[in-house]
Amino acid sequence: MFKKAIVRTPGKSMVNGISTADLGRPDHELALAQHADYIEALKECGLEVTVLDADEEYPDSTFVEDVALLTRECAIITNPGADSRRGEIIAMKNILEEFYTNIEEIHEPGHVEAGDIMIVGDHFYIGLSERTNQSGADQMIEYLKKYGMSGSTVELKKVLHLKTGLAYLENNNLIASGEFLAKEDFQKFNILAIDEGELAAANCIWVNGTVIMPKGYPKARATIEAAGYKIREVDVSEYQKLDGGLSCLSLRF
Ligand code: CIR
Repeated sequence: MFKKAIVRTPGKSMVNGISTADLGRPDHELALAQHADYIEALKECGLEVTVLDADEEYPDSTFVEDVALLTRECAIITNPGADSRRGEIIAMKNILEEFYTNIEEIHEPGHVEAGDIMIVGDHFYIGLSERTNQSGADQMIEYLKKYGMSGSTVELKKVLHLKTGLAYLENNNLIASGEFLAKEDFQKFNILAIDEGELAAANCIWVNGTVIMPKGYPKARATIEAAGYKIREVDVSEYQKLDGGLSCLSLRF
């Protein structure tokens, strides 16, 4: 069960965030409204939400998930693969000192963005992507071992982060799409397959029994509901324009 979440309000500079999506520029006002609804959804799931002020210096800093991995024993500050995002870790480290006594850091030449890390109990699947490299993953696995947990790597080629295409919903249920459907690593799970026409629906989050999912994906919604979950939809259209989704917008712990 999660008790807390950290989010960061998107700044006006979000319009300059990194994007490959070709969906147009995000509308900041609409993004703020969607962010408020996201916070509301987290609260409805029982979380105490810490809302950080917008940081205009970093256009992608609303995607807080990428700059830290939070575990039951420690926080691990990542070293983002995207140059423009690397400075986001300084503020995040200060904030996490309020919540964690054990804080570790990924160092050069290692890069990790925690959108590439999917947690299944005490095991952490780490995607090797354009943002997360082998050195970063090796350092991450060493830290996890130090605190009695484990990690393994998964190669990915078609999506930005591992959790762009995967979401673990607890109880052995795994949402999977595209390149992940046939991966050997995931065949032990009960796979809830996301249709090619609704790929963005794979980026959803399990929060204390509810699945918070992006608005507008009826097939995926039916699949998740049929697996027994309560659903809360949130419109994240303005974040999808920056290749982001629901999971990236919070740190849950
Ligand atoms: C980026 O490219 O870094 C941001 N525009 C989007 C980050 C999305 N984060 C995630 O999927 N974990």
